[in-house]
Amino acid sequence: NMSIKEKIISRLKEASGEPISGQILADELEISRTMVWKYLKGLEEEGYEIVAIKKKGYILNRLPDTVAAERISLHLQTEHLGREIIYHPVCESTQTIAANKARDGALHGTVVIAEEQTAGRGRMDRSWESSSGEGIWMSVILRPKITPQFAAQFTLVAAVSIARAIEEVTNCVPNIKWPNDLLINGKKVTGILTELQADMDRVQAIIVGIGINVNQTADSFKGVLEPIATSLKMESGTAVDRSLLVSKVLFHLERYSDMYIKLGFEPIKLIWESYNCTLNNRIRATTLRETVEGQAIGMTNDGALQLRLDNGEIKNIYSADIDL
Ligand code: BT5
Repeated sequence: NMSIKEKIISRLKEASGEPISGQILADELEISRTMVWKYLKGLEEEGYEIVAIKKKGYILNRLPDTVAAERISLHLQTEHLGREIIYHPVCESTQTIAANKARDGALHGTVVIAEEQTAGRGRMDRSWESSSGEGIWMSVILRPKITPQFAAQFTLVAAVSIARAIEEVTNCVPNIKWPNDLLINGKKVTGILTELQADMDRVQAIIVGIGINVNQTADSFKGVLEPIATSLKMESGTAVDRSLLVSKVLFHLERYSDMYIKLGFEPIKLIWESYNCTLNNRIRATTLRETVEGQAIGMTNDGALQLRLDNGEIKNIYSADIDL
């Protein structure tokens, strides 16, 4: 069930350069010609380039570079995820908005997305740089019927989903750094922030916050981020259609979440391992309590990292910052 606006866009897009008359649009959408004209004006204000050809009709010349709902819907192949999209040109943090929406009962699959965040956040209140129009800053509300002990793995499910989507849309194959980073050539291109709303025995909502650097140039990362951050454009050499990438991320996130719920963590773990750059390395892990060093030898079925310390002891780590 597309909105009228989405129908107009998709109709003009399908015509691929052939003009479509206002009358045809009006008839097909069962609205007046004046309404058609108003919708077209509205689209122009949003950055769609629409050309009127005398006596023939309208041509859609260019789509705006936005992650507005109707741009994402054009590509969407999911059943639930992204069927409700809350779009903000600017907001403080999509994560905070999504958490509030979830408490208010937002549906499974609801997406909050913004062109720009003024107070984007990482784990433990670190800040997340979210410049305008250059990245994907979104939070997805999931309501799986599981107990809280199975929630943490969703960070890894999301990592695998994003890696797949990036691989499909660009020519880059990202690496996953446990638990929540995607790297390309050793630099961070994606961060994931998974937050939980739960009772003791039941998950109410999992809010998966996803930040992907897409079309930034090196200038965007001056300062502290310069040595550690990169974007898909910087790595692949070409600009990426953010709305297409969003729809692919949602597609894979739906697929892999369902897989995890139905089949457990093992199949996800196998895919995760194929992208990972943490295992089989010597690493330093900083947890809330301590810093430990050792060999990363595996991942458990609940998503913990297994570290073999120098004294031979094996330690499971559930959350940490990792230095490779
Ligand atoms: C993360 O935290 O990597 C999770 C980032 C999640 C961001 C999304 S965007 C949509 C949603 N709304 C939000 O407000 N947040 C989520 P962490 O592992 O703690 O890493 C944070 C660190 O990454 C910072 O301390 C910086 O060093 C670095 N960093 C900040 N911005 C970055 C960027 N744009 N690209 C790469 N690295 C960045």
